[in-house]
Amino acid sequence: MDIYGVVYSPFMARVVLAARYKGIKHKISMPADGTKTPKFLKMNPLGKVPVLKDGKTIVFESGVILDYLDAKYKKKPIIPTAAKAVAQTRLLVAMFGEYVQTAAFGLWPQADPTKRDQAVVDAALVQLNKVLDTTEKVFAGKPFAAGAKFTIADCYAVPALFFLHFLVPQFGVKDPLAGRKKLKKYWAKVNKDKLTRDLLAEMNTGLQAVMAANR
Ligand SMILES: N[C@@H](CCC(=O)N[C@@H](CS)C(=O)NCC(=O)O)C(=O)O
Repeated sequence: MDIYGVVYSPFMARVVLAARYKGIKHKISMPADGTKTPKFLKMNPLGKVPVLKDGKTIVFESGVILDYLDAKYKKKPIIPTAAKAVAQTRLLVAMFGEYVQTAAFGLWPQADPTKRDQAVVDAALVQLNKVLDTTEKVFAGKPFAAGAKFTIADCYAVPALFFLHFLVPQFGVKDPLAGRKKLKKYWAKVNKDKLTRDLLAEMNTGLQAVMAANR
């Protein structure tokens, strides 16, 4: 199958992590001539990546792609079925996907110190600390995000934590997870385990290359 996108995109990284964990063979590429060509818009009218092409089936939106992959490839499931486990897993998906990642990205427009609005930065950091405190409370980390097994929650947690660590230190906060024991332990673990360590290294290389090209 083909997955269109770039690995350093947090949305793409979710999908790539799931595909690699499940051992699904895939090829990654950016669509020729970008995401706004008539040919690409025919696949995804939103003009966004990731997009999955599995034979004649086209799937877009990272969350939908994850559902598709887990439904089609039954080996090593990442979406639990028991009610309590579903709730715990989906809560962490929401915490990382909607709250942590969104709050961290709120800092992105302030990255250039010469154009920085400190009041906006301060407000964004307050919001980020709030959502991190809440995430720490509901985080399992035993040893995976939602408990004993790797799940879809890890596919959301790893890219969100990558961008947290990429962005926040630029604003004078050395350790964005300081004081949050479970999240800190998890971050150390995903930086050590081969599957996630390799993905994080690829995200970092890709992002650094794009930043260098835009300088
Ligand atoms: N909700 C989408 C978000 C995807 C998204 O925003 N992708 C970005 C790359 S990180 C993109 O394609 N941006 C191009 C654009 O919006 O024109 C998902 O989860 O897949």
